[in-house]
Amino acid sequence: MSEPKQPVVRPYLTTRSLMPENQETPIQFIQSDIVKHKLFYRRNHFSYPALSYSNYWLPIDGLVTSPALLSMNDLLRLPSKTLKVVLECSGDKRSLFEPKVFGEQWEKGAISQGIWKGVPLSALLEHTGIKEGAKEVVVEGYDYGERTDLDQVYTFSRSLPIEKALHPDTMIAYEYNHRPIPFKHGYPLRLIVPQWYAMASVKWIKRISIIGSHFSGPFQSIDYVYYPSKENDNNAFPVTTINVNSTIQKPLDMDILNTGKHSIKGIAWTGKGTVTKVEVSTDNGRTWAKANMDYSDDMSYEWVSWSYEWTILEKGEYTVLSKATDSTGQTQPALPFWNRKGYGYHAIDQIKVKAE
Ligand SMILES: Nc1nc2c(c(=O)[nH]1)N[C@H]1C(S)=C(S)[C@@H](COP(=O)(O)O)O[C@H]1N2
Ligand SMILES: [Mo]
Repeated sequence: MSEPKQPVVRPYLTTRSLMPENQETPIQFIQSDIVKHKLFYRRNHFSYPALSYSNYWLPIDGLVTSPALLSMNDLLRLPSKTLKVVLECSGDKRSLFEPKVFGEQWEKGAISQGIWKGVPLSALLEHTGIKEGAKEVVVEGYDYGERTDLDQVYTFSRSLPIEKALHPDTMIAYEYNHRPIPFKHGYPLRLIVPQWYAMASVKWIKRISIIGSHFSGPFQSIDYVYYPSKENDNNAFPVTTINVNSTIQKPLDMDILNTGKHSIKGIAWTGKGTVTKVEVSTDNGRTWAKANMDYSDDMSYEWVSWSYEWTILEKGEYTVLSKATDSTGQTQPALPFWNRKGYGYHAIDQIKVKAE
């Protein structure tokens, strides 16, 4: 007699809000280093744009020698680049700040990665030429809506300093995991800015403009700014590079385990250099041991999976920590850098388990 067929059980996104759509990747249940688009977190400021793809043109204007209006075919004909990139929302882990901060209460799943293919932005700008005095490259999205704080309608637009825009790996992507980019993630064209928090990776590109001044759109001058003080805007500075970070995927927080052998597993990533070390503590930070890391051929912009074999000898409660260090010497701090809008959380990761 054959066994009754088991239904397939799959993880889902975790919903934070529906209008606009904000959903988390079930990061604890991601085993691959490539996240399928259905499980890729979704972070939107507005409702989805209404685009007509049949007639898509990309204008590049401003301080360029020859403004361009490119078709999808023009782009597809240019030399391409394929990169595995981690995208992390700067609000990832915001819910862990204490005191708590307002905003989407992301837990640990505002992060995903996969394979992006596109044309380096530098190749496009070489084609148009850059005029003297160029300072920043503004990328505007098709989505728009009213900002309640400003009583005005804005598109989602951000700029990059010219050096970052010309970095060979900053690209105008048209494929995710070898398919056209899924609509919710920016079809047909999306900016991909490796090493920066993902607000920089503008979806549904409408226009690229080179400017000779500092762009001051609200998604850059009001949001995505670290405000260290609760009371005022003193010492504010922009959110850019991803901080070194790690997340424990297994066991789950507040799991009940047996004594004996267990694998502690997780991921670690950084926006500067590469992750060189992950340490695990099973005694709330009194002692640390090195985790094993799975390196692949090119670790430049991806997370590294790590594991640590743990033998629980005694029943009781345990606080398990993970701490990553990167090649620039940055390491996860014991306490987060609190800031009013809750960006860039990267304190040592922590779960609790009980053995009985
Ligand atoms: N056009 C546009 N681009 C955008 C956003 C947006 O709301 N509109 N959100 C940004 C933010 S804050 C993040 S974290 C990522 C989320 O990308 P995803 O929805 O593909 O995960 O896109 C960025 N690019
Ligand atoms: Mo974000």
